Amino acid sequence: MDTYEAETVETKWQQYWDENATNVTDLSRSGDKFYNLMMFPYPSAEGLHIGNIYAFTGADIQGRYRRLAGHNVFQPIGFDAFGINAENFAIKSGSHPAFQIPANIENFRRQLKSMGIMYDWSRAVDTTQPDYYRWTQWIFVKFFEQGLVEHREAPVNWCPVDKTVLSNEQVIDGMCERCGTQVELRLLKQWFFKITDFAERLLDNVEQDDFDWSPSTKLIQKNWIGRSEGAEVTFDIKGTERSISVFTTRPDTLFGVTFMVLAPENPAVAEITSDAQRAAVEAYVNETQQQDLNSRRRAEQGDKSGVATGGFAVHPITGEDIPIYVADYVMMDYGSGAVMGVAAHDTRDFEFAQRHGLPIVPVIECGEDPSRTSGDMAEAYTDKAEADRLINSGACDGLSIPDAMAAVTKTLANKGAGSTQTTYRLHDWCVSRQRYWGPPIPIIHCDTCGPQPVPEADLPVLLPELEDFRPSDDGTSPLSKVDDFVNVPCPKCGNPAKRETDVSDTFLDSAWYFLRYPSVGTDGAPFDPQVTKDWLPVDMYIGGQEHAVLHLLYSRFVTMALSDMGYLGIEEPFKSFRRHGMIVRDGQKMSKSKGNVVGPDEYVAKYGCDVIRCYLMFMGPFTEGGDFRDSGIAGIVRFLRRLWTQVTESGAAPSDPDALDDIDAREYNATVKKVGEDLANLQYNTAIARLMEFSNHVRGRQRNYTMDEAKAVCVMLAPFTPHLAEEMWQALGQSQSVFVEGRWPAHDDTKLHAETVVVPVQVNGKRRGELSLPKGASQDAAHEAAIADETVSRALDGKEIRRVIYVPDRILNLVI
Ligand code: ANZ
Ligand code: ZN
Repeated sequence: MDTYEAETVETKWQQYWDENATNVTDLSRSGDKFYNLMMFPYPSAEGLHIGNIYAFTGADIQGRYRRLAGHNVFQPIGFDAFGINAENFAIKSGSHPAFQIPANIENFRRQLKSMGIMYDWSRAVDTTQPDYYRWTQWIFVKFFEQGLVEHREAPVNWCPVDKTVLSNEQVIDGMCERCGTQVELRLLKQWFFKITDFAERLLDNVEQDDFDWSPSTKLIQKNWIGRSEGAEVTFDIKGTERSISVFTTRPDTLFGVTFMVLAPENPAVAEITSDAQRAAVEAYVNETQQQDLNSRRRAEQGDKSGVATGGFAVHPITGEDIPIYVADYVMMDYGSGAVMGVAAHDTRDFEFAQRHGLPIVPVIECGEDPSRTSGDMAEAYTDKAEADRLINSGACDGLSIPDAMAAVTKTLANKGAGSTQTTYRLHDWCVSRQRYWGPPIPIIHCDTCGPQPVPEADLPVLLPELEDFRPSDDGTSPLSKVDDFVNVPCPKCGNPAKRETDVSDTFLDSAWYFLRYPSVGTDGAPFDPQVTKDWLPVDMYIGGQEHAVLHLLYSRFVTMALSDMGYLGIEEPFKSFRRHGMIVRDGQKMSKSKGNVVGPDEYVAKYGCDVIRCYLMFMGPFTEGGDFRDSGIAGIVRFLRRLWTQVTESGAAPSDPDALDDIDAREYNATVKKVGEDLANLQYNTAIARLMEFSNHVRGRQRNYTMDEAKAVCVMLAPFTPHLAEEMWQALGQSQSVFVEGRWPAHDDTKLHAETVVVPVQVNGKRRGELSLPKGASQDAAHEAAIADETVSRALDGKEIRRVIYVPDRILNLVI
């Protein structure tokens, strides 16, 4: 029994699990449920890479651990198979996503199975299947009915090569994330989900103490939602009936306003612009339209270009004329797309004023440091400004900043020219794509009735099979070419109408898949009410930090909105979220271009997946990541081999538990405690290290494991190396799977601090053995134990002991 054939053993147990439905969860038992979720993959043609494997293995270890600890664990998997990646790949390789994707999924399935992950395959989802996207469309319809969907023209990032709209996150340094082409700004009619209606709740929930997510992920979400408290100030426009509102976090600086700036897209620009300035303004606006939205964002730091409109605003308190500019450092999609320029106290305004020769009027005198008069004020305010006082501010002179904020806001409110306001950075979610490979948006446009949702009974709107699925140059969707898809009667009035031809964003598919898993097979609804009530929220969600905002935020939003509609009993979908780390290879980032991407297949073939799983988890803390080095694998191979021998030998001839001492007891109990705690905290590397130490300890004592120890080692190892653990478990004479029969061992806290110490024994100054002695044992007790010890007594050779030198707990020297 000493050779261990990984390939044979792993295949054997994978078959066993399949045949015995070991990993199929009984969802009717939910009292001790643990819904263990991992971010489902996009099934690429390349197959899984080691980064996926790393994430899935770490999540699997969590699931397997919870199961052994007594939970009924549900661990599903699926495929996020719609979207532009699949489509682009098909375009490039001359195939069709409808053929390509099922093949990719098959390959992923094979690879995931070869990694021995405990998936409940009976509940896999594939977002491209009509029985899934029927409900994605249902969600669109429900949101539409609730007024959470809007169809409106919006500036969007447009990639002229991929011919699609890109989110800001998909634009890197002004270039398309996928193809590297310079992105443009376009105005298109798009479908938006009004996630901004939920900004406040989405943020408030994150701030709750019991929101158990990785701190870094929480912070990213908070910043993304971006709450800002301030005021809205309304300025009348000279010589017109209209007015323009600005959002400011510093109403106290109102008397320092010397100009106003509008975003180039602000619809008021055209109206305000004087005839003399019209040509210059139009040229400037056109120029800024060439940039993508991110570059626009960077204009905040940039050169502060801009043009005067020739129009003037009226200061709401002093009545002075204020010139109005248009400049790209002001964003249309934040606040109201207009700012009041306070050159003396806002860095951006300061730079703009300098460049365009505008007056700089300080309105705050800095108490501690009078030189602090310009741009740095905004940041400096919070911590240093206690002593700061207003100047040049009429009735507000002498007030502190907080008092001035209150006073100005009140004065404005009395005049009907302002009020306190909270603004969020979060934008509405653009869910429409002018592409093919996605769920058709379930809307029918009728000239008489306007956009109508497809009746629920008519869902799904099937994605038509389309030979030429490529996007077209003018931004119209591929589906618009399919006449019998497009032309349908209006569901309300029956007159000829036209289907929407955009498809929805892949992020909508993934914003609710965790709701579907427990209800896979439910036909009449997206999720069965009882099962959903029993199984949600997800107990542990593990995924990459790259999804910290989009996916995780959209999922929270969709859950919250569905919950408001009464479909779910929960507002937040994920009780705990942990981000996993990233792995690099030989110290370098893995990338296709470097050719250093590791695929699992060759490694599994060479070492078996248990070794790879264990190695990946041993590289470093799971939440931090690590460096994958081929040379590092050998150490794990040695450890597992030794453990196999140790456990199987122990199975044949276990040590007698009565022969163990306090130190053995301490080592065992400390191991059980540490490994359990580490697993619960995703500290997998230190858990493995502890198992290694325990193995070394037992070897050092030149004994085998006791039967209880051997079984406990099996169970503790099982999350990491499930096949090896199964095989050991069987070798120990057990008849069922360790995941069915095995129970997480208990530990005894009272044994954690061994009352014994190991004291070396010297005879005439030469080390001859060691004794386990009660801590602080007396010299007599030590002396007696030494004589009783076989090795020591052999060294004494029956001679008389002339002198005893004893340092308690440290050393015993016998002089003969
Ligand atoms: C006057 C002022 C004086 C401002 C001052 C700041 C400091 P946060 O904190 O990020 O919310 N602002 C408002 N809308 C804008 C837009 N659409 N594009 C660019 N900038 C905009 O920033 C709020 C501040 O950013 C607002 O307060 C406004 O400038 C500017 F000493 O108003 B402030
Ligand atoms: Zn109609």
